[in-house]
This record gives sequence, C-alpha cells and structure tokens, in this order.
Amino acid sequence: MEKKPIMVVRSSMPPYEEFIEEIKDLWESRHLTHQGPKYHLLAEKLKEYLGVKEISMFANGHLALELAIEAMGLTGEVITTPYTFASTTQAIVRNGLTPVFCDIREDDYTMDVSKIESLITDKTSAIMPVHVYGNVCDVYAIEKIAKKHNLKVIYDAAHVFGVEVDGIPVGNFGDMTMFSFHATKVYHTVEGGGLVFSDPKYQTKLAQLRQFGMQGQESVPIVGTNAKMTEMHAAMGLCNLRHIDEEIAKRKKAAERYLQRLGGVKGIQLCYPKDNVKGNYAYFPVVFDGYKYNRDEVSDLLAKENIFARKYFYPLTSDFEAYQGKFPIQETPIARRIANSVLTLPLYADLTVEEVDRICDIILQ
Ligand code: T4K
Repeated sequence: MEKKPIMVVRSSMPPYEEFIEEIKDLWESRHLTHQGPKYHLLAEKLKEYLGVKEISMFANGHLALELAIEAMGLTGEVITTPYTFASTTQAIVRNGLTPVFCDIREDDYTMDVSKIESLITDKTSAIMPVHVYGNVCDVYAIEKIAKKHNLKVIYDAAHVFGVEVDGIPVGNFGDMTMFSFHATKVYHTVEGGGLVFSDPKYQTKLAQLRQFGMQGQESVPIVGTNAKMTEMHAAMGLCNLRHIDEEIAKRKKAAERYLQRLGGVKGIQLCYPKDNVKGNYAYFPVVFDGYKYNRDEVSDLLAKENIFARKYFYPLTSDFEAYQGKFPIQETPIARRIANSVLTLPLYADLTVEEVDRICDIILQ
C-alpha cells in the first residue's frame, strides 16, 4: 500500500472546537477586520510571549517587511543575504532600493558579519539579515557595525518565532524585526506577520501604511496600502498561541531524532543547536557535500517514496531572473555552495519518530 505523502512542512491546527469557540462572538459583533478586539488581544499576548515592547500586525510577513522598510525611510542600498526566501530581497527591491549581497557563514548559513563592512558605501542605509531556519545571526557584531556606520537594522525573523539568544528574546535586536505567521511556520495565523520594535514612534506610521495611508476618516497624510490582519486570522493566532510550547516540544523530538540518525555521517552536514540559543526547530536543513548521493539524488530517492523535501534555499535570490541587469550582483561563493547542496527535510509537529526513521533509512540506504 502506498504510504501517505510526507511534505516538507504541515500546518498545525488548534482543536476544531477551540477555534469555533474563539470565533463565535464574531457572529454577534460583526467586527471582522480593521484591528478589532481580537487583533488587540493577540497583540498584547504576543508582546508578552515574544518579550518585546511594541508590535504591529499585518496580513502577511512579506507586507510587514515591505512596510518596515518604508516606515523607517530607508534609501539607496541595503546589505542583505541572498540565502533566503524570495520575500527578503523582493521587499528591498519593491521599495525601489538596491540589495547588496553579503556571503553567509559555513556552519549556520546566516550572514558572515566579517564581510559586511567591505560592502558599505555612502549609499548604504541599512543591513537586513535573516535568522535563517531558526539560526540566530551574530546579533552583537551586527549591532556594533550598525552603530559604527550609523545604519538601521531590520531582521527578517520569519523563521525564529519564540527563539532566544543568551536568554534575550530574538525580537529585541536591531531597529525592527519581522516575524512571519504563515500557515507553514512554527506559529501561525493562517496568513499573517508582525513587526516588533522598541521605539513607539513607528506605531502610527505603520498603522497608516497598513490602512491606505489613512488617519481617521478624513485625513490621508501618506501613501499607503491595504495590509490589515483580520479578526478571523487573529482568532487563529489566539488559539495557536495556547499550544505553542507543545508545538515546539514536538518539533524538538523529531529534530533530535534526525540529529541522532544523521549526525556524524561523512558528507552530511547538519545545523546543531547552540548552547546559548533556545531554539524553535523551524526547519531541518541538511547539506550533502561529499556524501555518496548528491542533494538532487537524495531528493529523488525520497520523492520516489512519496516524501517531498524542499531545496530551501535554492536558487540564491541574487540569481533571480527578475534582477539580472538591474543592479550589480555580488558573488557569494559560500552561499552558492550551500544552495547547491542543501535539502530541507520534512519537519513539523505531527511528524512521528517512525516517519523520521523512514526518511533517514532512505537517505542512509
Ligand atoms: N522571509 C523569509 C525568510 C521567509 O521564509 C518567508 C516565507 C517570508 C519572509 C515571507 O513571509 P510570509 O509573507 O509568507 O508570511 C513557503 C511559505 O509560503 C512561506 O511563508 C515561507 N517563507 C517559505 C519558506 O515556504 P512555498 O512557496 O515553499 O510554499 P508551498 O505552497 O510550496 O508549501 C510548502 C509546503 O507547506 C507544502 O508542501 C505543504 C505545506 N503547506 C502549505 C500550505 C500553503 C501546508 O501544510 N499548509 C498550507 O496551507 O513557501
């Protein structure tokens, strides 16, 4: 009998009854969107869970990132990583700015901070690093460089919901941090995203940008868009937040099994949790370099068994057709090597240890 497909991720759901209970009052209030009571309750609860001072929430993480750049008034060039999902670079380019690509570290695939300063020019206004897969960037070094050169820092933290470094919640670094609440993430509101920051001055601007640039009913001080989070989405967020610790614990179990089974195998490179980081086990990337099968062969072997790993993140965003000829593109050899050999294995809360074993058996065959 054909086994049920295993995808790279699978959305977690709260108990059905819990969600129905959560949305019941919407039939009475009819307050379905435009920052209603559920939006505000979720904002308070998320601030507490994420250990941050300010939060503003949006229809999705990508729009949050675009509006973060706009709210901060960035100009010219933004130093970023090409080893990420399309969203990061697209947010920069869609704001009319030029991405400048910095290479990544060999071990955790975050930005190589030793290469940032040589990319700074008189046009650079910001650094936009990504805490990729749940791995935290060298936040201390980035802070130092940003201070020295008077640059803003926006973190793409789509993958690090709930992560802490040295006991500090990850949203406390940089000027602004974007969390994605997409259905495929550790924590989700179906679609959704949040910006966290410590300076309250950004609240009004972000609220205006999110709602057509409007301030009240008769004033439109800026050009804006529609990027609101609905009450239905906030309701899903309220439910999922009650289960987040269990979600992370289940992921941890599956991830630890992978580490046990694949750790120490020649030609297989894994990301190990760091001692000073409280992780969230968002993704399980594996680099096949010098292994008996290359990345594509492993991907095919798994696909034959109905298991669909993904090449997150291949191609590099700097290779996107959309950008060719538009601005200079920096060569990033380590990012290129990793993108050519990485495969992200299935990891989600419902993935059982038996399923992890099945996946590992195929890889190790
Ligand atoms: N920055 C970074 C670094 C990001 O990774 C992302 C998003 C963003 C910014 C932007 O945040 P959002 O605007 O999305 O909030 C998926 C996700 O859609 C995307 O959110 C995520 N990163 C990216 C890494 O993965 P695709 O194109 O791979 O999605 P798709 O449709 O191929 O789905 C992947 C697997 O997920 C499927 O095989 C099955 C499972 N799945 C999918 C959907 C749509 C579910 O279990 N439930 C679902 O509803 O981008």
